[in-house]
Amino acid sequence: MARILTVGAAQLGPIARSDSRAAVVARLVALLEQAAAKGCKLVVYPELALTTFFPRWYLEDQAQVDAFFEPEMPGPETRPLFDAARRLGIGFQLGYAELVAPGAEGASGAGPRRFNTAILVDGAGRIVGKYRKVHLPGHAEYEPQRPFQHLEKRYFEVGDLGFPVFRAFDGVMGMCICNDRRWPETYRVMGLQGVELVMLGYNTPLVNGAAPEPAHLRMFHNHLSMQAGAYQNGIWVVGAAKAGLEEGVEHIAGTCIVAPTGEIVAQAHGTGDELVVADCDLDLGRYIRDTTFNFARHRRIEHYTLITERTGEIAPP
Ligand code: CDT
Repeated sequence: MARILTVGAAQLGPIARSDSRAAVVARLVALLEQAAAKGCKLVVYPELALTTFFPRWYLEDQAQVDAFFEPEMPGPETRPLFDAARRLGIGFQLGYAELVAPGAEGASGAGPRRFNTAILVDGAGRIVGKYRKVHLPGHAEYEPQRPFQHLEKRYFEVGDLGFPVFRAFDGVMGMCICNDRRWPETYRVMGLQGVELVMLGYNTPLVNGAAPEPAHLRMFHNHLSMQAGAYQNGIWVVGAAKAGLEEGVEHIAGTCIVAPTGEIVAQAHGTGDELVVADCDLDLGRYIRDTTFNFARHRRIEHYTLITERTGEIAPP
């Protein structure tokens, strides 16, 4: 029987720093209800979907930073989203800032741990998978030359879960977060575990704060990365943007659903809250993974050792 999974990519427009969790969760629930009306079984939300993209600010007061984090999931403010999922029978992927308190499950050492996290929740409202962002872009200290900061390396630890995949939604599901989508290793590590659909959320400023770059390239590279990851692994890739002018910083939109052929089959039109839907045939990538990208048949791992032995480039003398 065909495995058609109807998926919604839920783009979010700007979230102000002053917006309450309750207001944001109400927007997420409204998108979930739209998705249900369109027959979706799974909805993908952006990275750090519950708050404004706070790494744009250098904050010295840890209490101010921690106000953007979730110490429990679901907590009192996010529970309505889980309740809606159960009521509607729809799962979701949600990005948020995760605070692991000392003594909590997954804690290590005396201090709290902080991750840029995504969870996969099934149609019964149960968490069935978790991923913590591995590729943290930006910097750890204040950089005055930037038009705005990108302090992910300050506020988050590198994820400690690798790139796990999960049997759910009648398929093999994986997650990554924003900058991860630009790295071929992200998709390949999941591809080697048989992933069929990768979900990701992103917050990408229109301006590259670290180097001059024409604005049109930001969208080109966004889609190029997801399309390449999809095709080279024969998988679906669902990318949901936080878009629009948020606290003075314009973020690219371009929420999309990419087929295993590398083609974009659905894409957002605007820069606000918007649901993008596609019927994803989870068997479509099979012919790609059996032919051109038949890993077992064609990969030559004896020639790939540098990939794990060396991090940065070293040119010959
Ligand atoms: N959130 C995130 O990972 N954004 C990055 C832009 C980083 S610019 C320092 C991205 O790759 O889209």
